[in-house]
Amino acid sequence: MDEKILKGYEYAKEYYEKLGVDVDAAIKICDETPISVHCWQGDDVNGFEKKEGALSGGIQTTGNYPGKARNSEELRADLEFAFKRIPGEKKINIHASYLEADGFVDRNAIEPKHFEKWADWAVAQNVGIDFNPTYFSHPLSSDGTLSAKDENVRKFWIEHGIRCRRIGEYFAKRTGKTCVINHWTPDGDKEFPIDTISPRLRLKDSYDQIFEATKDVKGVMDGIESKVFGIGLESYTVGSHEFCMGYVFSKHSDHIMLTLDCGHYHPTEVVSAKLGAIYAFSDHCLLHVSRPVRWDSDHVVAYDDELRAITDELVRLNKVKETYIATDYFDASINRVAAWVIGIRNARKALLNSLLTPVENLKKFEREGDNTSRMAVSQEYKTAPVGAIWDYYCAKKGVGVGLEWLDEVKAYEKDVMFKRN
Ligand code: RNT
Ligand code: ZN
Repeated sequence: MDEKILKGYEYAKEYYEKLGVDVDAAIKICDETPISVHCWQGDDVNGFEKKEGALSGGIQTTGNYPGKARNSEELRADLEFAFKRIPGEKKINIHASYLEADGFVDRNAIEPKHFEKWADWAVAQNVGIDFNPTYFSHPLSSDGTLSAKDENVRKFWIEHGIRCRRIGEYFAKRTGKTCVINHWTPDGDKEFPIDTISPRLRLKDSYDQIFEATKDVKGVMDGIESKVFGIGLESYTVGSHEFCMGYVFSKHSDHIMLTLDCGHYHPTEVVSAKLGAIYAFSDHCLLHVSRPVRWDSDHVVAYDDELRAITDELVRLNKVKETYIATDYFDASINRVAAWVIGIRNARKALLNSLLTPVENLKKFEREGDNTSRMAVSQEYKTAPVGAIWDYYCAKKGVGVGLEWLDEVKAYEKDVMFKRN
């Protein structure tokens, strides 16, 4: 390893040890904590169904940077390229719309065999797979899905949810790792509806039916994701925060948990402030790490205050292991492989920074009422040399130190991505 990196590490290690932090233990936890990498950054949430259709459900990718993956081979190649530049345990997170079938297979007919190539690939990469029913970008999703008034439409989507849980079990079996399924429906209304409860009772019933029909499924955890609003559905969201939290907490289930997406709350609300309350009532939760800019814009995850506040809170609550961390953003304005590398390295770096917090000492000050020391240490700590530990960790993992990966991405985009059209 480069001498300067080692020197930096040694200085930083001493610094942290003085504060009472075990640096190597922190690196180990950071490295072993899985981050589930969303595949949909690579192709602007298009998927591989053999049917034309626009992205719908109130979410949007903006930008038209050239070189996006056009098929599953390209998407997996891009993911592999990104994975080599991201340190630590990873999972791959795919949507039902990323199936691979010879012809068109509708959402209510998908089967494990349509995901065999993903499973083979994950096994070869030694990563787990997480999964998502796709309740959007479909002709039958324009007027509600699991909450639809039309019973035939609702049945169609219930069947989709059921099949997704079975596919999740298949992934768990193939990879030997828990498959985390995230359920998110875009259902809502452009205007304020008069009847705000009936759609919610139908959504509740649909989830109940999905879980009841698949109660034999093993190896799967289920997140229920709420949202504040989507484009075109500004006034009312069926699966609101209160609805989803109420649903999850009323189930007292060992596999149903709340999903918190950073972009799914009012602009002044933050996920970091919710975790302590959520964990007062649950054993697990799923995070969709994203970055909202004025709305649920799904910008690339930045190394910002809120990201660090989230990872700080996980460490302080001692819930790093219990929390399923997944990324969820789609930026089409920059190189899509770089978007993965930047956002997921940031998430991992924030986790490392939080794990390097002298949390036991801070808690001790607090218990003893020494708020002066709590303030002094937490302020001093803000400029602690986390970068030196991060560089050392990246060097050890062989994923490129600093911006070394950037030239490689530039070469890959020139030689591979820009040759796509
Ligand atoms: C949408 C939700 C949802 C999606 C993905 C594609 O607002 O965040 O999680 O982004 O499932
Ligand atoms: Zn999300």
